Amino acid sequence: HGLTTALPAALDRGEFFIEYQPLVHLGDGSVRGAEALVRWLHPQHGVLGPDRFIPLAEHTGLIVPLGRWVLEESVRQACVWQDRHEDAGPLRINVNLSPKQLTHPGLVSDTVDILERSGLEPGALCLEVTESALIGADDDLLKPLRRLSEMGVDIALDDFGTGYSNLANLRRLPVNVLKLDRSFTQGMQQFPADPVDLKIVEGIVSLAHSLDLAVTVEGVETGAQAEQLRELGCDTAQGWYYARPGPPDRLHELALADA
Ligand code: G
Ligand code: G
Ligand code: MN
Ligand code: NA
Repeated sequence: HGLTTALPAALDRGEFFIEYQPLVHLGDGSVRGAEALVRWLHPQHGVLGPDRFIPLAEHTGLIVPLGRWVLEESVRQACVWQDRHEDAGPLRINVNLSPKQLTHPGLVSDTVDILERSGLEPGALCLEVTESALIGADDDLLKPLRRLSEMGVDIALDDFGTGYSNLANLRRLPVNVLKLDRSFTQGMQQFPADPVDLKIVEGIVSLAHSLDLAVTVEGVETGAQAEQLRELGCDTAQGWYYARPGPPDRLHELALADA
């Protein structure tokens, strides 16, 4: 595969870049941070989304140095926001971790290193792990996440609701945020919203809060959805209604605009 063999050189040449999509507090509409989403500016094919190359990088193992670069770069960016944005409270940064990064022995030390060198407080970082990556996870897999969590790093369960995890299983996972998959939000697109979808979201929010987990919803595309999700008790939202993923300065502007 051409893209696969081009990946290592692409990393060396600096062809990857990161877009940021705001995370918005549903209670007051303020921007609280952003999720980092990596892209590849390929010299022939133009901008490629993560769906095109993350699975290849995962397969070859290049995801480890690529993921380390994403973490380092987005933590650096978060520090820039913090410096330029003192009045509005600290902006947080969410970074995705792939399954191979989770099993890489350097995960904790690399993360500690990046945080220490940047000066970002651990509480401003949230690592997103998909539900499917943690299904059937044994203690060896959970240990590094637990260590990061004890340091104050937030751990989010991404794409929640698409896997088949036992809800009771949530208790033993070192996560403190649930990211409710876009498919739930999509069920609320029509008006009136699908009552079954509403019940499911209501149930998940109540379970999550009883386990001290915050709930972030993905894929919010309309103001009506945002309002409904706020009423259902969701804490944070992300989606095109607020902003598409964009360059770092755009996040800064959005955060300042509502400060
Ligand atoms: O918004 P978008 O098309 O960029 O994201 C598609 C998927 O790619 C999302 O599910 C997201 O979790 C994943 N993704 C984006 N950036 C990264 C990254 O840096 N690392 C990993 N492992 N996944 C990412
Ligand atoms: O981490 P993850 O799977 O969740 O990545 C987010 C993906 O969802 C990205 O591909 C991003 O472009 C996409 N996305 C973000 N907001 C919206 C939205 O409001 N609607 C839709 N349809 N997709 C979105
Ligand atoms: Mn994510
Ligand atoms: Na997701």
